[in-house]
Amino acid sequence: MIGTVVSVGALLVSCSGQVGDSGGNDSKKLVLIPGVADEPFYISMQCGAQEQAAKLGYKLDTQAPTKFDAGSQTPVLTGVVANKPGGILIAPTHATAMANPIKQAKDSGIKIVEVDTALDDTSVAAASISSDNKKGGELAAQTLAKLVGEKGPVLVINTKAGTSTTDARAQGFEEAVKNYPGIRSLGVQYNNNEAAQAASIVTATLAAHPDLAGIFATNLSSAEGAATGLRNANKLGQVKLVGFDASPKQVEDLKAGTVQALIAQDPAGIGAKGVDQAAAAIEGKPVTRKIQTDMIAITQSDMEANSKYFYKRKC
Ligand code: T6T
Repeated sequence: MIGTVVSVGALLVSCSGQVGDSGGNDSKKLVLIPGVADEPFYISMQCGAQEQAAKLGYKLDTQAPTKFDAGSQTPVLTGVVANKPGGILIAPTHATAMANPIKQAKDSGIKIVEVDTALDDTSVAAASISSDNKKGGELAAQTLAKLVGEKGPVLVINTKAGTSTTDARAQGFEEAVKNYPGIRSLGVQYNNNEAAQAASIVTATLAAHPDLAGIFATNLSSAEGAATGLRNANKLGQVKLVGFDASPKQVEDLKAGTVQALIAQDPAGIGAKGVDQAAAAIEGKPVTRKIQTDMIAITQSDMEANSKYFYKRKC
C-alpha cells in the first residue's frame, strides 16, 4: 500500500440546513478554531479554508488555542461565539469534554462544522470532515509490518487519550497488527502532544526492550519526538518508524532516513471542504454530514513525487 492514495470519498448522508435561524449572526463570517496554534497540520488546514472562503465570498478568521486541550480551547470558543459569526469550523480537542461548549455555540444559532477531530455526539455538528483515521492506522500497521519483516515487538506512541482521530488510528493499528503472528504489540503510550515526551517514551522503551523493532507514531508531535528519541539512542534505521502527518521536520526526517514512512493527510482539503459545508448550512442548502479526505503513505523513494502532500509553515 506504500504510495497508494487511500481515497474514501464523501459518504453521502445528506440533510437540509435550516434557513433563517442565524439569530442576528454575521452570516458571511466564518471562524476556524484549530486544535492548537502554529502547527503545520492546522496551518495547512487554514490555508485551504481561507482560499475556499475567499472563493465563496466569505470572510474567514482563525482563533487558535495555545495548547491542545479542552481547557485552552473552551475560552477561545466562548470568545468567538460572543462575536456571532455565521459558522464555526472547529477541531474539538476532546471527544466529550468539548461537547457542552460546542452545543452552546450551536444553540446560539451558529452553524458548526467539525474539521479533523470530532465529538462522540454526532448530533451537534452539521458536518464533519476528516481522514478515515481507523483505515490510516491499518495502513500504518501494514507499512510497519513490511518494514520490520513481520516480526518483533512494536510500540504505539499516541498523543492524548480522547482525541477522536489519533484514538481511531491507534485502534486501527492494534487491530491490523494482530494479522501478523510474529509481531508483538507493546501497547499504546501517550505523549500529551509533546514531542519531548515522545522522545522520553522511546528512551524508556528501548531500555526495557532493546529488541524493539518498530514504532507507530500516531501524529506529528509523536513522530517528531520518536525520531529524536531514536537519534539520541543511536538506533536510527535499526528501529523502524512510521509516523502520521508530514510536517517540514517529519519530511526532513524521512529524507535523512530517521523515519521510514509518513502517512500524510490532506489538511488543506479538510479546511476547504469544511468551508463548503459551513456555507451550505448557513445558506440553507443540503449538507453532507460526513466527508472523508485522502491519505497517502510516503517513503523516501517516492517523496519527491509526493511533495504536494507535505504540510506548510505558512500559506
Ligand atoms: O494528526 C493531526 C491531526 O489529524 C490530529 O487530530 C491531531 O494531531 C495533528 O494535528 C498533528 O499534530
